[in-house]
Amino acid sequence: MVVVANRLPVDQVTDPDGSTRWQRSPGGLVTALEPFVAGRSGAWVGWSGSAGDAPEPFESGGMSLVPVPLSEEEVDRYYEGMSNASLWPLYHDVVEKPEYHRTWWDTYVQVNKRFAERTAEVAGEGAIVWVHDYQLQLVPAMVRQRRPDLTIGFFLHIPFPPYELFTQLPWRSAIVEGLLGADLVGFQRPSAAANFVQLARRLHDLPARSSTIEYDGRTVTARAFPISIDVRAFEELAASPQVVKRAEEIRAELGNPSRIILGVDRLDYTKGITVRLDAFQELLEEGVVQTPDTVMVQVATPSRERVEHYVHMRETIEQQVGHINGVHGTLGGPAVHYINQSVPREELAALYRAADVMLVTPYRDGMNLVAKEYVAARSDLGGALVLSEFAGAAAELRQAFLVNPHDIAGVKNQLVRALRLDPAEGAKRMRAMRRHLAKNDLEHWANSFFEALRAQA
Ligand code: ADQ
Repeated sequence: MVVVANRLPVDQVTDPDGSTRWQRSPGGLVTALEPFVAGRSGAWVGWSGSAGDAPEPFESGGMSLVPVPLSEEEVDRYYEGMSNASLWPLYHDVVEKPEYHRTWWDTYVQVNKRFAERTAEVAGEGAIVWVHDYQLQLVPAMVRQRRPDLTIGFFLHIPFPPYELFTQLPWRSAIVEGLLGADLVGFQRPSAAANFVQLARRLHDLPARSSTIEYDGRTVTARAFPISIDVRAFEELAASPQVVKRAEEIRAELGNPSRIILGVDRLDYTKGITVRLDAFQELLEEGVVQTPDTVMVQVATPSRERVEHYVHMRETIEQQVGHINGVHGTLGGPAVHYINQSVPREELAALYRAADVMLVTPYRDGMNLVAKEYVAARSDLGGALVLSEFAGAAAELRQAFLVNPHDIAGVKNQLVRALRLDPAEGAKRMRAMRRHLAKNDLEHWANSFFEALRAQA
């Protein structure tokens, strides 16, 4: 078994004495995939996260980690350019205008080839290869060309756009051909899988049924596998005495408001952070809600800070927070508590426990794990989730207060409903969402993808 992802599942950390060591990355994906890889003495091919030469392959957590080097220029063009300034906005409904540069594309091809070469070198005879995400869409075909004996799966963590948007990409055919190198292409939503099948049919004139495409004498399957979180682990963390106590402290630190509204995101323009601020600001201006009775907390992890769109977005958000606080805050009592930092899991869980209303308003999101974390954290059946229809999670968390993030009046209405929610009604909604999550956790996701892939072998 070989997992191929942009990043290795470890980060290099420097100890106080100046020595460096590898530490397992926090993300849930690593936790979910590790048993598959380690249990099969498998390998994980990925970039170490810093530009320059790559270390030799090494063992960690029962896996063989195979670093792929990237130069400064490759990080610029393949990662920040093609991946995050072309593909990311294109795949998220062109929320920002994608930029297309031939130099970025050339580097994307070059880096994908390097990942494919390393994979072809380390995979054992007849191994299963699982490639992840939009940075590596050419890898399936490149691996197949080198190693036709392998079974290849690909999972896209972000949305896959409809034909009308996708076809603006100058290298659209190459991407589709790259993905068709896989035996199984997994998406978050059935509509994304359908978009891909339609593209293969219309752009490449390939025979296709609802979820299969005939290509090059093979059958490629395209299906949805909605990702999830380690529900039990998150639930346990959130219900632990330390976290419950910390949630109480947070409420006290915020001045014991009667209502806390929370947003937690990577600072990304797809997440619709300004939508929430707009809605809250208008409700304050209209006197529908008042500070310090109701406060908002927005935790936004810094992200992709060298990409132009992100620099601009951060300025806009910070200006808006400043404006709201200037008009509606008091000395020592801001209306919006804005934290531009990554916070530890325990603190995140405590914030979820403390929040009366969780606002998740992306313009487009493959899944959105924050929404699932909030539900998992609320074993007390408290709280209310306001969730964008355009997050993959909305298809599963049907009892949330669903909103169209482009409709500010609608967002305000749903926010007010959530703020005034009758606790019994809230508990009913939360219980239904928790029941769904309990059955559909991260292990279920990884197992179903892996089983479907093995069935193709
Ligand atoms: P992301 O776009 O990163 O993921 P999301 O699914 O919400 O979005 O995951 C973010 C993760 O980061 C969550 O686990 C959250 O707890 C954590 N996080 C966010 N802000 C944080 C903060 N300030 N401090 C600490 N942790 C923070 C992409 C896709 C998604 C898809 C996932 C998984 O864009 O649609 O759900 O991959 O496939």
